[in-house]
Amino acid sequence: MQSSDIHSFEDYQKAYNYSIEQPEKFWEEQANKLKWTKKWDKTLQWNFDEPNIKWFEGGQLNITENCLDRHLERRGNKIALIWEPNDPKERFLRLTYKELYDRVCQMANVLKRNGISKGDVVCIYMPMIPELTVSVLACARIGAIHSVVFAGFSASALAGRIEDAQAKLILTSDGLNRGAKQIPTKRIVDEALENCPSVEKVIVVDRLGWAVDMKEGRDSYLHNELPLVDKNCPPTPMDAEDPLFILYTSGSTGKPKGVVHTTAGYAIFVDYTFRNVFQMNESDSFWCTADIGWVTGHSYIVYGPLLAGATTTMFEGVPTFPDPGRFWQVIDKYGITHFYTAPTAIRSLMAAGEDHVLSYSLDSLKVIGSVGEPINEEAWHWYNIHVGKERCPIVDTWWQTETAGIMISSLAGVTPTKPSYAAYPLPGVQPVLLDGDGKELHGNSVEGYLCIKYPWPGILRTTYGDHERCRQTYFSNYKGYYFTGDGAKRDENGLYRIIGRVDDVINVSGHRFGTAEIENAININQKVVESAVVGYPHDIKGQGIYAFVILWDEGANENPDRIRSEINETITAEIGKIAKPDKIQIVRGLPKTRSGKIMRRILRKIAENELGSLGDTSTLLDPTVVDEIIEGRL
Ligand code: 7RM
Repeated sequence: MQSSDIHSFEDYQKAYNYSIEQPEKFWEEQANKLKWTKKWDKTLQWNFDEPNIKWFEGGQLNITENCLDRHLERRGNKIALIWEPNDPKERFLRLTYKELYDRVCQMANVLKRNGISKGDVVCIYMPMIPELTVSVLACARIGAIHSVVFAGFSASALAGRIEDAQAKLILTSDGLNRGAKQIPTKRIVDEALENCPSVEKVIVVDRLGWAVDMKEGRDSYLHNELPLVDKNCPPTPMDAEDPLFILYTSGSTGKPKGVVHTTAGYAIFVDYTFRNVFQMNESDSFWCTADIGWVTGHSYIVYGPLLAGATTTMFEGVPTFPDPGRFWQVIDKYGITHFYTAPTAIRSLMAAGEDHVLSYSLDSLKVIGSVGEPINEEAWHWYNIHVGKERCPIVDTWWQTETAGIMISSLAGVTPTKPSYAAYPLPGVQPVLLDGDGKELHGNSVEGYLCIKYPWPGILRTTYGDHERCRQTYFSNYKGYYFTGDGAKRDENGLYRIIGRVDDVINVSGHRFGTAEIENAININQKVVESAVVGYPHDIKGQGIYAFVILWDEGANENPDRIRSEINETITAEIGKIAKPDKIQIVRGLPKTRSGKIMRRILRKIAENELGSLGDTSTLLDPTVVDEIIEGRL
């Protein structure tokens, strides 16, 4: 294992101060831990106005050479990847670094054989099977840009992402397992591809042994491709700023954006944050329960652990199948030492009762982590007592798709923690809190908009195909700062607590949705005049989705449950099941200002059941709608 640089709070303070005084030197030292085919000429060039951010220009490296080749001599026989299937009775898989290396090289050659070369976009729509990790790395090996789409997204959402990135090839599977359910992945791809002329080839992994439709000339099975290719595939040297991947994420407006991360900066940042936050030793085993379809899986299932030479774990299933003890059973099965999951999972397992967790020893655990949303104190304590047995430090890691890796978190066992606080920024990360006028709030015990004032190597470079959108979304609200979209508080000791989104983004079980994105889907229904969607606190999911919907007359006379199920169907088709509202209230009108703007603040209060603090409603076009909505509250 490539180890941590920081072993005490004092080390942290030194590293932090150094990273502020000499940011370029600080990151050069980290960059030097990787293997470069060519050294860089210029460490950093940047402005946040365009934005234009370039790290390590002139340098060349391949991230897979750093994840795989570099470890072969010392760790060729070490387990790189553990794969736990959905069904605990099915055989698991363990791949050594050498075996993973071989598979990645072969897969890379399959891509080449199918016309893929450096700079092409490959879309990966796969369940959590070993081929997913292999596919991601195979793209990176030859400089193809991967765009992983979470396999819970619908055909329409998939098509939008394929089109936006002009993907040439899709990697998928016949179907997938999720708990007791099976989902026809290939059929969803076929439906998506009806409107995606850029796609020339589809390669299918046989996961379930289903006889799926295969389109002549376009589709082939991976098991038929592999015997046709060579075992060797040298890594393609990549320029530091060559794109590594695109990952779509929702924002407050319009359709999801393709966040672009580049090669060297991403590698350096993910490597540094993984090693220092988790503090692993050579014989430890890491398990991040995220799906590789989200950034957490990219950075802390695939790239971070493999860059460090650690053992990483992939889990195909869900936390509650076959029962809510599954996570704990898997931890005992493999002797997992470092476990990284989401508050929503902790809360749902907490709700299932202590018995499930108390049936397992969890003796192997050393560090437990949380990511994706604010962790409430109750869940933090439950995690600490029942999972960590009050002997494992908890790392509450705040970061985003756009930041590539962990920005604010304690370093396990090294820096202070505090329930529901992400704690201190990592060295190299310069957070600030701004007031409503964009002025920096200095000192402690303050609360404001969370921004970052200096680039770090993992910062997003652009949004694919639309640089202006990147500027507008992240760099225009507060001039000279990267704006996170989150509100945060700094306590009397300088520890950060992330409060949550301050924009129109809802975080459901750690998954981001724009309110506009859901409204657009609802409005597709012909019976809908208009809708407004807000988030509200939800015991398990963190936030739930509450939709207020106005219907045309014909719809208003129909059975509301029927309309609700129609709306749910449209959302499932447009985005995916995960975006279905928890509550759909049919209303006669929405609270609007005289200029026609929906007053979301009022709807949010109603959804939160905070009826005492609605504020002044007299300026509304029609104040009586508010009373009606309150009366019909769900
Ligand atoms: C890694 C990831 C990003 C948004 C972010 C926050 C929220 C994430 C935490 C958190 C409080 C945390 N990427 N968020 N981690 N809030 N504490 N530890 O989740 O792009 O999908 O979401 O998630 O609002 O802006 S993401």
